[in-house]
Amino acid sequence: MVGTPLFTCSSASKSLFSEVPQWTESGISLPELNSLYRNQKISLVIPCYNEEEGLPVVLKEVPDLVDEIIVVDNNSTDQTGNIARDSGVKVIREMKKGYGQAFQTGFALVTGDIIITMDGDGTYPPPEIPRLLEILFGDELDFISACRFPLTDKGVMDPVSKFGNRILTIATRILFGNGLKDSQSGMWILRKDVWEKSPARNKGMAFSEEIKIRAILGGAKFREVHIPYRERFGKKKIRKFRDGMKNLIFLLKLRIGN
Ligand SMILES: Nc1nc2c(ncn2[C@@H]2O[C@H](COP(=O)(O)OP(=O)(O)OP(=O)(O)O)[C@@H](O)[C@H]2O)c(=O)[nH]1
Ligand SMILES: [Mg+2]
Repeated sequence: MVGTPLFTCSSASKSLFSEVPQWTESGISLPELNSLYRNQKISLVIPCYNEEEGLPVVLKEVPDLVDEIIVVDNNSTDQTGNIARDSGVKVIREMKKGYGQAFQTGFALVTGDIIITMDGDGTYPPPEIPRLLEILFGDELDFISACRFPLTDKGVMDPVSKFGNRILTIATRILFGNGLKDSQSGMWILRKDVWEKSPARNKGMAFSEEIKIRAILGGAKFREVHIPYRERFGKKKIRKFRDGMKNLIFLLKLRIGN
């Protein structure tokens, strides 16, 4: 079930945020990259719960090739919604809590063919989007999950989070045999039809592993690609022990149900 939108402030333009070099890492120009994917429309979905510090940084870095940005304001009590609205991107306010809930609400609004996701806290790098798209189209993949490990900058993740990520990823590998290196990454690039064919339904943090597991089980051409992970802006929203335990229980239930 997708949450009920309370309001949508919609405006297609996101040209305020075009200060990014329009070249990919491999030297391919964006027009060349555009010809690789021709008429595919690219949508970016950003779930946000009180991300007034990180969101402006993320929006500023989004490259021009992204056609649509949808910010899901998950009942924020800070300026997140206003920042997003002022920037001219699409904003939807979701009153029901939860990371997975936010994504399910956002995905229902996507008009693009390709969905990209990232947190609103500045940890995932928007400048990597062209390179990842180039790999997706060049290698005819259906789903790329950005892999944070090994961390480019070891200091950006605390030891408890590193441990929790490792346990959850090992559990995912043991239970589903899919060889994932980073089951908890929140940056994905996927074709919308993968989502439509194999939707994930968890409302919380376990949505992150569920979407990958279901896509792989559904036969998607899937690959993890390394990206640099960065320090967070703003306060952590995750409750490590509670969310970690919920994730583990969810994984077991999903395995039994499959
Ligand atoms: N935890 C959490 N995050 C939410 C929720 N709704 C939206 N979000 C957003 O989902 C993204 C992921 O949450 P984070 O708290 O960054 O979780 P994380 O990336 O595992 O942990 P950090 O190390 O703190 O970045 C952020 O952009 C949040 O603002 C929610 O109900 N709970
Ligand atoms: Mg985060």
